[in-house]
Amino acid sequence: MRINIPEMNPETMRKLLAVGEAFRIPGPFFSYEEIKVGNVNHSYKVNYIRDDGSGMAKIKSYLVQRVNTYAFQHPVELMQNIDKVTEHIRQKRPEAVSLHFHHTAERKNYLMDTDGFWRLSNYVPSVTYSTCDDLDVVRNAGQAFGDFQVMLSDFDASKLFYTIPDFHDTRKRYEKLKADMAADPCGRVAEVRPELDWLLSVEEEACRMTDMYRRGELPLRVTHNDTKINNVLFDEKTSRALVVIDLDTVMPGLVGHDFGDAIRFAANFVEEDCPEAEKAGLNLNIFWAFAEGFLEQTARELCESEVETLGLSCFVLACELATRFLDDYLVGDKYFKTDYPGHNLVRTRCQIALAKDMLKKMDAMNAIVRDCARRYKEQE
Ligand code: GN1
Ligand code: MG
Repeated sequence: MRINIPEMNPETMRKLLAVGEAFRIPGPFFSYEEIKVGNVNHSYKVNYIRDDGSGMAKIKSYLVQRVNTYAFQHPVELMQNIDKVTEHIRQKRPEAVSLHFHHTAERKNYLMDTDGFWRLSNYVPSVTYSTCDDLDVVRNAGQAFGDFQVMLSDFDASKLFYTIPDFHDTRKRYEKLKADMAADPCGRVAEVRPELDWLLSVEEEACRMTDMYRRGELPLRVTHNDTKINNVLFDEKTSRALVVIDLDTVMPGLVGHDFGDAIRFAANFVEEDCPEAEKAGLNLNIFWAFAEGFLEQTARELCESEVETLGLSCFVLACELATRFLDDYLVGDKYFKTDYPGHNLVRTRCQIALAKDMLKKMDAMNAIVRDCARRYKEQE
């Protein structure tokens, strides 16, 4: 049998080899592939050759990630968070699929060197979706994120380090956008006037959840905070959700942060960086399927004000991310990985078009959420 070796950059290969050695991975290094999902960390599937026990060679893969320390300035505490959260879940569901992070000889679940901050875990054979029209898959994703929150509902939030402080504080995101707009360090403000004007015109509505939380009208929970559908690994054959990944931002948060972020990603007609922003908009069928799955798991836990803000949360998260993309564009593309100049502006326009369409569909979204919540609440 001949196995094709994918094209590899010699420098990356040397680095990944060294990382594998530090984590004491045995067997000859074979190949690596960059996993191009994720806008912040760098991820690689790294393949080793192993003896399968019967004298035949087999491939054993691992997931290696370089954590972006511009975004995550306290990566050691971040890894402690992940350890605590995964351990909590493992105790409740010992047989469930999970990511296990390997340790170095110094018993650390990370490697910090001059090239960055690295971690290595098992690789779970699975599929992920960046876009998905299959309503069963979307419903399963909703269940997976809902289940994740329910599993952590008895987790002591004070044990968690805030890996990115004020991550979903929409007021603070707007404040930063306005400060950078005033400073205009790259001279880009003039070009993005329409986007800035629109985002500022909806500031009050976009910050409504943050304000409600500050007034004590919404409870704090332990939330995932980065619920893109591609953060759920699915079984290739059954489309069953296997495990929720990317636990870097698990922190105290609001239920709507997870619901809204998932919807703004999964229910958009187009991908997050579609250059034809006018094609962006909310697919209500996807919204509905996700809401069914999510509320099936969470309805019995949620209070009325949480249910009442789930529709709004989708608009909030789309606007909040638009402010983040636009702010990053204004300061010179420092935070999000970009593939070309103007990528963050393309992303901004797409989120704005989506948010505008959500406003038109808000009544329908609220009706669906209320109906799901009522049905699943009754199902004791
Ligand atoms: C980042 O890297 P990724 O794709 O998991 C970002 C999210 C954004 C998302 C937009 C830590 O997530 O908040 O919603 O990009 N994660 C962080 O695509 O900032
Ligand atoms: Mg992430």
